[in-house]
Amino acid sequence: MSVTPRPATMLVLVGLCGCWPAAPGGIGDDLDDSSTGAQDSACFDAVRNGDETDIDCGGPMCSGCLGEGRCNQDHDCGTGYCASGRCEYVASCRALLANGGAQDGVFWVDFDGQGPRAPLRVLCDQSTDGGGWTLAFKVNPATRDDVTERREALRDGFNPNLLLDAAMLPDRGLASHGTAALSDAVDADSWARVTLVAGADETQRATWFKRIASAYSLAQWFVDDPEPSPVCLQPMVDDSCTSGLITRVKGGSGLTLDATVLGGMSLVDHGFRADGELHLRLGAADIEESDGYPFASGICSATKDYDDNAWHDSQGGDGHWGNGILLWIR
Ligand SMILES: [Ca+2]
Ligand SMILES: [Ca+2]
Ligand SMILES: [Ca+2]
Repeated sequence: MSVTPRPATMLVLVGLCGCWPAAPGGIGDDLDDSSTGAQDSACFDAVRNGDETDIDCGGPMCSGCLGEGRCNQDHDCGTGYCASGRCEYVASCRALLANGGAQDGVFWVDFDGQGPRAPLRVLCDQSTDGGGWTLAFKVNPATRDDVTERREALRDGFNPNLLLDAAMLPDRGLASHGTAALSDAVDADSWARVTLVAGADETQRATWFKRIASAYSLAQWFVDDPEPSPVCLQPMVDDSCTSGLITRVKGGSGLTLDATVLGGMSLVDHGFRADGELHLRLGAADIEESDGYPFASGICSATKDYDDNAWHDSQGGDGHWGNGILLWIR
């Protein structure tokens, strides 16, 4: 990735998206997990048989064993980590990578170790941008504004079962593991990776990296973050970085709307023409629109139809709305 220096920018908030198509009908918050694939019946007979390394787990046929299950190799473990013949939980995808887990996929991790929080199933990206990334939050692309979503979804958790793959699911709204579950994985070396996915072309993507100032700061993202942190074009502080907050902005110079701004993230950084930074308007009763629906969460690119809609987000017909994001942390 080429990196060109750019000046530190103030929050520039012009051309905020204001067009939000309405559609009737509601969408549920939860989707049943149906990821269980077909397995041999021997994987369910309460006996250790075949190539199983422990009862009904491990080996090539059955699901991975969990903590303390017997294993011969990492692949025998749903935790992705086999140590001295027993599966062990590690604390994050980053920790799994550090322990030799180089495969992308869904693993059980225990962010607080022996602490009281139960292990979580998370999606690990171990193969791009240095690996070690845990999918933490997703804004699905939006075409409608009747999907009720709380601003505090990142903090509190919402539809975490939608984070077991990186697919964009139009109008399925937000998904988050909740920062309470993730906070033990945050330390002074932690970064977030934010990938914008074009609302009308899932293959068109742009990525920024943001330092996580603290676990508290992360919990306040999208609502009321008080701690600016570097926003960069690669996961290191260099000349590409500016500084920004992912936080709610009400009123202010040139801004009549209530929006959550992804500070420091403009598609100008990726060569597109845009009027401002990425932002969204999370649904809440106090910013309900005149059509009676709160806003949906699709991200505004601020690109409008500039350059023949080179950034392909025309779902709302206005050339700048409905994009998704994938937010990973490590
Ligand atoms: Ca069995
Ligand atoms: Ca625990
Ligand atoms: Ca556009």
